[in-house]
Amino acid sequence: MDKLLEKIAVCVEKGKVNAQSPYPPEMKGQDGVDELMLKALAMGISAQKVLSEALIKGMQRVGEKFRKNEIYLPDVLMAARSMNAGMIHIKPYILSGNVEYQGKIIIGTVVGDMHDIGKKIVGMFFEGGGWEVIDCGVDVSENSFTQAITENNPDAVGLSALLTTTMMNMKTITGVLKTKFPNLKILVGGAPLTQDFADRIGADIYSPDPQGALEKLKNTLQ
Ligand code: B12
Repeated sequence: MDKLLEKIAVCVEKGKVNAQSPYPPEMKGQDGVDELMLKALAMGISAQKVLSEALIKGMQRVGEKFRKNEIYLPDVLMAARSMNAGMIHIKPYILSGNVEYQGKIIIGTVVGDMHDIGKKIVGMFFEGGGWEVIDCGVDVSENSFTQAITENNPDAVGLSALLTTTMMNMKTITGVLKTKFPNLKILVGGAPLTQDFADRIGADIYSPDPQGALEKLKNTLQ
């Protein structure tokens, strides 16, 4: 059983979606996450175990390598695709209440900013870490964040900004959200940000990369 879970973790890490997938070339013709997940669940391994000991484990390794610049964006996107292929089999168990999410996070790129790619990757890592992710998209105002938070009652909200101009909008949004939802953890990220800036605007967590944010948030909520 442990061998099968490790095989799934490796498939996530390498971005091996299914047997038909030609990527990565060295795994051509081998089963991917799709087939191995079906096998694991048919063997009676619990969905919770497969999620935490195979899918999340694989994605954690991806996060660590990405942080150390040992792999690059296309590798992360392939890993996320294979993770998604696995999540399709886990979703019914989550919906039936047999698997619990680690928490719920709302993410969005702040008002005035259309950059989507980094924020989507943050979402993928959180999903890979077992979190329910609600993506509000780009150009999100404090009112839209407020509405989404009121409707979904998340544990955390992640703000992204890629422009030196729009990162200033994070200050307003963080201020409003902290007043309205004092217990909500606010994460901020994006290329122009620094820890100093995050401290100055009163955000709870800053990380230059999604994996670091995931770890910091986990520690904060423990
Ligand atoms: C792609 C891109 C675009 C695309 C965006 C497409 C899309 N769907 O996202 C388009 C063409 C639309 C675009 C438009 C513009 N862009 Co642009 N764009 C880029 C570019 C080339 C890449 C950004 C990117 O996707 N990087 C890859 C991702 C993976 O990295 P990332 O976003 O930094 O995210 C990572 C981390 O920062 C972190 N992270 C991100 N968000 C969060 C959130 C949280 C909570 C956490 C924890 C972590 C985190 O995790 C991610 C994964 O590691 C950058 C240059 C660059 N190399 O960064 C310029 C860049 C950001 N753009 C720039 C500019 C100026 C513009 C425009 C104003 C250009 C113009 N004159 O029209 C417009 C602005 C439009 C708007 N209102 O937003 C400048 C910004 C300069 C500045 N300092 O403000 C840059 C730096 C280019 C440059 N060198 O001049 N852009």
